[in-house]
Amino acid sequence: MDDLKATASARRKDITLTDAFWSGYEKLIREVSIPYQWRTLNDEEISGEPSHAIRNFKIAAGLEKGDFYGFVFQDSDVYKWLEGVSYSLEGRPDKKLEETADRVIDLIGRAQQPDGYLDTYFIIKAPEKRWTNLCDCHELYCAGHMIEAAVAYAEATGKTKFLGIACRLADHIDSVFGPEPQKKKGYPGHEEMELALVRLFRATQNERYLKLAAYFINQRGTEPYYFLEEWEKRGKTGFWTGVHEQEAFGVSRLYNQTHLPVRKQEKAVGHAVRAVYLYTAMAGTAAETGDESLLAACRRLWDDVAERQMYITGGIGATHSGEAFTFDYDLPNDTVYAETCASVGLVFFSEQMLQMESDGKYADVIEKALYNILPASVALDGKHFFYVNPLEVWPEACEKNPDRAHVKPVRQPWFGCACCPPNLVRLVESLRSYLYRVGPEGIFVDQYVGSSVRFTPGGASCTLEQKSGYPRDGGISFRLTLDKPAEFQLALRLPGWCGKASLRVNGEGTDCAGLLHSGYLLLRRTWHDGDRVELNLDMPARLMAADPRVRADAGRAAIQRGPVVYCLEEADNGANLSALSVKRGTAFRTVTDSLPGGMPALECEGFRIREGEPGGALYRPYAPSEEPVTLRAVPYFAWGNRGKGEMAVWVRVKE
Ligand code: FUB
Ligand code: ZN
Repeated sequence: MDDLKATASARRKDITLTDAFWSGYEKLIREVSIPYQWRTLNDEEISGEPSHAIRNFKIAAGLEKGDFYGFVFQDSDVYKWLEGVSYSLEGRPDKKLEETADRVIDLIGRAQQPDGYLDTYFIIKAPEKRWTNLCDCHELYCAGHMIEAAVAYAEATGKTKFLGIACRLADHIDSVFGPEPQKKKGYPGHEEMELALVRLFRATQNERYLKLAAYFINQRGTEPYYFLEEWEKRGKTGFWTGVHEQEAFGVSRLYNQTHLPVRKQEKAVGHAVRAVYLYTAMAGTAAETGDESLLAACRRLWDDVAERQMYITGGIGATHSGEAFTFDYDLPNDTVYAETCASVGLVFFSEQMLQMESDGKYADVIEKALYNILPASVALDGKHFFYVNPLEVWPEACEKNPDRAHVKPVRQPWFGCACCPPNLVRLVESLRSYLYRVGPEGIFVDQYVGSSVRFTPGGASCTLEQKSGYPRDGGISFRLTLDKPAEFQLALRLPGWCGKASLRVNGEGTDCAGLLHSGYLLLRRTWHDGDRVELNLDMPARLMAADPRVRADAGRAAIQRGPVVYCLEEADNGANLSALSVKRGTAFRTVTDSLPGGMPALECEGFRIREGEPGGALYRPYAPSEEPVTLRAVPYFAWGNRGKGEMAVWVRVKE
């Protein structure tokens, strides 16, 4: 963590998005998903599961009569939506939307209790039971989402009312939890508050918030086991079942990452969203405090996730049981979980690591999630969403085999547990957070997204303009506008997937190999107004293999072009995709298609096993007869937009 590496994301406000691919998504979310989700939170959309989230606040504020409805963490849907709205307003002011947000913030303020407490479930249903079940009841999780939204809203609009509400809640929590003898020794059952407190510290510079984040992080996994103690105090009852469940704690200590103190944790375990939210907070706290042992744990955990437990799409979480990690190389494609929220959290974690270490591997994982799982989780109509993101779908199996019931073959209008749709909204609207980092050395370009960014290297006023057709093609150009010459480093990420790149500075070819350092091409020089840099990343479509220990992918290949993973769909290739194989060494043709960002479809050579005589034996002597076929693949992010059908990312390979 020396000075050379200490960087911070460029301020979102200094960035203007001009990208064809992302402007399309950002517009879809802004114009369709945000209003759609607002209607849903108000129960004005009847196509999906009811939400009741806004009504819960009205009831808690005493403005309406009624009972709480929904999951115990229903408040967080409103907070995540507000956070997404904040980033949207920051990128493009919208008076009407801001007025709506202000009204929601007023409502939240009216629901807040005089001592700062706020959680509509407990206010409405069980005020006397506040803070008695941290393990299950998500009070700190909801508080964390409120704080994140409030910080984002203040940064976007300059208005501080919401931040005041959030600080009062954080202060109240600080008065309840901590090392002092009179305080509770608990910590969140679902991590989130810790990362939010780091953000609140960064926004307010109030050290108490950073200390509380560190306290929650350091308490996790210690003895005596707080969740067991609070369970005993409650008369040994749980929230979800109401029954005695002592034996459950043996398992659930992995589930919520309380099996060991965080610095001793070697492997990513348990509920994937909980895990990556915790690791994000650990990384943020390490960055702020310079805690090397915490940073070492973060490095280990990140490598464990990215090198052994992550899908090629950037999804994480191999099983629906506990929505969790399982073990190294266990990455089944059809019974997968790969929750959208988990990949959002993986982006957060990777970004925190990137800020500390400036290693391109972190930005590569962000890119993988950005161009695959995350856009896949929303339909091209902006109103349907995936929670689980499979890599192989056989719709009939999803519907009739209970082991795959969690895998929906088509995106859903809403969910009873609706954590993912508003999480996707806040991620897409905050895309500007992940594009550039600035530090004492200069600027890092982490993602190739058409945009311009203002920064001040050595006191000069500089705008870097980035243009490209990425991820459709790998040609990226940069132009600098400077009020005076300035010496600084322009660092361009060389993506891990890219085997061949070329670079020109003011038209003159430059050798990439000598410039490469930790995944970045480092261009240090005195820059002048009008200087141009052209980077060309070769991105042929090609077959990718998994480590042979990933049994689900043995003998199979996935098609990838640049950062974009492709898949086969029934709509293009007919039913029973498992009868198909791709020819080893096949060439690929790009086919113009009306996909987002003008992305091409790909065609290549393959084979299909002939089905044989109808009514033939279920099992028969091995003598498959295969016919050559042309396979057509589309970007994974676009799958499932043409009705219900099969989909497969990994395809058998035939000589
Ligand atoms: O518990 C809150 C959210 O609901 C989690 O992050 C998701 O995995 C879902 O279980
Ligand atoms: Zn989710």
